[in-house]
Amino acid sequence: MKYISYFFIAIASAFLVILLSLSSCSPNHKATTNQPMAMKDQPQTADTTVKIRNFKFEPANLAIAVGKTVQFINVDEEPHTATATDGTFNSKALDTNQTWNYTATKPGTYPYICSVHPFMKGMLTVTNKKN
Ligand SMILES: [Cu+2]
Repeated sequence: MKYISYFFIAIASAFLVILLSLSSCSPNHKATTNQPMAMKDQPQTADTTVKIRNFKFEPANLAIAVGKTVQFINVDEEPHTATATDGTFNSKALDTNQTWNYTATKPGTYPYICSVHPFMKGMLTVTNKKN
């Protein structure tokens, strides 16, 4: 009988210790997950990439959120540009493996071409969503 009660006390105290450590841990978890949120808006890193290959934009249709950055990279031997038909952005000629970043500032749909090869067409959609 004595052994059983000791056993129960041991179990109960172990349970209490677990409960206490769990409850004291949860506010700490919140604090640590809040920190990366505050440091989220890091500038100059591309969020997504458009490859210019075989006289095509890949992907030809891309949607990004306002504030996000798309990087164009030309992997062709020919020079290419990413030039919005309404003049919103213009990469100028990109040589082989040259990159150019564009950070979206205004929601809308922006058809673009390569000004060297105007048959090359792409579409950049800028959304309000925070993707
Ligand atoms: Cu081109």
